[in-house]
Amino acid sequence: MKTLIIIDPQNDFMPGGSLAVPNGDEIIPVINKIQGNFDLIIVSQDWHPNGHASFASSHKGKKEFETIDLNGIEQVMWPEHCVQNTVGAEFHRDLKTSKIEAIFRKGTNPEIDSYSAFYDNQHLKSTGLSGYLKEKNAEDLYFCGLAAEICVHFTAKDAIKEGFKATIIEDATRTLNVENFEKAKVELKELGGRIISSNAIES
Ligand code: VGL
Ligand code: ZN
Repeated sequence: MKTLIIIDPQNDFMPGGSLAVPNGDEIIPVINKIQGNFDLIIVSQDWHPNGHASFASSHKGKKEFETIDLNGIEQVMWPEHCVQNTVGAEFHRDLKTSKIEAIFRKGTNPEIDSYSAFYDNQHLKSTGLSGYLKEKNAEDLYFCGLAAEICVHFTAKDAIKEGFKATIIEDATRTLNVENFEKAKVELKELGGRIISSNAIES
């Protein structure tokens, strides 16, 4: 049984959005096309309250994309993005959603960021995704969405930690920082993860 996990396919990460990933919208037709190859499809949604601690605007004198120490861990100061109940937090309008069985929201704690769809960045609180997948007997997980070296990468790494098989579908993701994605791919492969192209998915 194969499970597709679509990470944060939201307007703010698309061209024109507040934290746009270059060519991020190009993944939507690819994701729509591969959905038929999966038994279970779920999606994560970055879902921040106003004034979230990951926003540069929440810290006096901090500029976008600089890093700060936030409760002991490095935190990038992001532009405001994916604020709850805004258009930027909505899924891309062309994403097919009829086969998506569940939405897991993350980044809802005002004080802690959450790149992984499994746990927040402090590993304090689970979203429940791991238990959900285990109850569904999902073992073989495939990841796509945005951004490749951030939320897709951290989710795939946590999946491996949780005992799942993790495969990233490279042409169904796009990167903010190409160099960091190259490093992330090496790290994921060392952990036992796979990187494939969508045309290699068997149904
Ligand atoms: C993401 C930065 C901040 C992502 C979310 O979905 O990759 N990146 N919040
Ligand atoms: Zn975010």
